[in-house]
Amino acid sequence: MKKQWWHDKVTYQIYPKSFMDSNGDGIGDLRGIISKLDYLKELGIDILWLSPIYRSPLVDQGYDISDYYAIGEQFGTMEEFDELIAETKKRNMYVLMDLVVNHCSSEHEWFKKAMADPEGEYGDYFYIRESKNGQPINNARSYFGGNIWEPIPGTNKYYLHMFAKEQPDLNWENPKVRQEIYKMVNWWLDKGLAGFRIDAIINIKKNLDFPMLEPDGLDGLAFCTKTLGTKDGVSEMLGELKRETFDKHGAFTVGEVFNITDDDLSDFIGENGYFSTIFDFSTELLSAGEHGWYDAPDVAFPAWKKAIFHAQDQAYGCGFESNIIENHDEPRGASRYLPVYARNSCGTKMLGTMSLLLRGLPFIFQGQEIGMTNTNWQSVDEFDDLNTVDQYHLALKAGLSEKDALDKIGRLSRDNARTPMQWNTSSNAGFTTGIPWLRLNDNYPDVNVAAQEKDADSVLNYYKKLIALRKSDTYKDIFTYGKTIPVFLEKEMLMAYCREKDDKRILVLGNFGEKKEALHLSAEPKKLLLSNMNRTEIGQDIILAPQESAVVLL
Ligand code: TEU
Ligand code: CA
Repeated sequence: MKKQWWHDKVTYQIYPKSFMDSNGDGIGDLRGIISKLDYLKELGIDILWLSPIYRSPLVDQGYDISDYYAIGEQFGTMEEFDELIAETKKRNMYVLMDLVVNHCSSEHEWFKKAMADPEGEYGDYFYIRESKNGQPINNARSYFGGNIWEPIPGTNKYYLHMFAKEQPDLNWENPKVRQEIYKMVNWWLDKGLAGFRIDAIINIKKNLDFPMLEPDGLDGLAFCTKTLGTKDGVSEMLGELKRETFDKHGAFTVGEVFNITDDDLSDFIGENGYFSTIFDFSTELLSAGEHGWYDAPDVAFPAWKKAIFHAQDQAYGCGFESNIIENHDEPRGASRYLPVYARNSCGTKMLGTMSLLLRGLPFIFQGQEIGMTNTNWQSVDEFDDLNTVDQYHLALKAGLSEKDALDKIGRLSRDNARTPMQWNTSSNAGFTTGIPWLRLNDNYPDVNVAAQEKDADSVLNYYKKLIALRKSDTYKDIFTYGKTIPVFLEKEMLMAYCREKDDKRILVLGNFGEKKEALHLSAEPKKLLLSNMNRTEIGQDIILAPQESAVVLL
């Protein structure tokens, strides 16, 4: 495999609205991010991915862009953005923006022009169809609920939106639209970006017949992914996007790609794949409910482990996936993947160890490095996220009581990841001097950066050691390129794998069970590289305490 500059890097996702507010308006901003670059550098971060900071009415928190060439006024100015790029360069860091081009905002001038004249040039920038019977064109359900077809007032036409109605889908069949997108992407890359995280990209190719679908819910609709177009169609579009933009700049790209088959993986991340890497979402998919979040199962540890090992196996020899335990669309990993009895600081460190030492790029989501957890939501009014509110109402419609709906939806709410970053014990956790746009997690007096910086045993200081180990001169190569080989598979509640390259082998262990685990190695290990429990040595016979993890050179 040809080596690339990004293979051995560690990435950090910033959700700008919730990271650091510099001017007291309750909304995180660019100046806030700049003020925390040294913190991130010290943590060992190389690449920053910023969730969208473009101009936007923020209906879906910036995933609804009204001007691709402007910085949203809530976040700062273009000068501040340029300053951020310059400051990251000084620190040998790289910046990725979020590329949201499946759809734009209904406030974008293209859409406004299209609504004013659906027959005109801009009408063809979107999917607009004439209704023959006064009904929507078909019965596909958008990701955030309701039909994907929204009536255009004063006409018998509808426009398509896979997400909220304020997020009309861009017509990728129209070469003019594609050219506009490529121009914009190249404009940003010329500014010195390292690349992009690419949003919801698998949705860009539609089945233009828009057939009626077999309903899969009480609303008579069927999930909109069933109305997507062919694999060949999306291949062509993704290939062109790459040739016209990323290739020209040697840009790094990470695709948000759901639901491709194992056979398709090499088309996406192979030597000539559409993207540098894509996220491994196989563990997130384990809690996909049949009808919504209300009937979503909890994730059992054995299934989690199995999904990860499967993904590791598929990516080896093909390319690199990117590994997460949480992001801005998901609940906190420590609240989701750890068994209830393991939800403590050792458990959180163990979870980090297991994920960060896998093959593939580690993506750390803000707050993960201090063990931020889900919030104890008291009422539906505390939610801001439109997806969460829709899911709550879906749960009520399915017959759940208000309390049960709140519990079930609170568990998976995207707002769990979006509560403000917890910097210190001062009011609002040091995130803002004003009123935060979303409530804080009550645990900030205990879980915050300032306290953890001072505590040698904190999750934060452990993450620093973990990242430093992964990137150390001695072990970088094996952690980056080594094969992942599951071991001790017969032990259900243990996660154990070897990273192996040439004649080197490193064993990574984590006891997710409630009882201790006794292990016998076939030879005396050479060295203990890392422990989450202040263990200082390790031998051929190991007794792992519950929530104990260890990294061992064999
Ligand atoms: O998410 C795409 C996506 O498929 C989501 O519907 C995801 O499955 C859902 O958030 C899980 O609850 C991306 C962004 O990451 C998300 O924040 C945006 O809302 C969405 O695209 C629309 O741009
Ligand atoms: Ca602000």
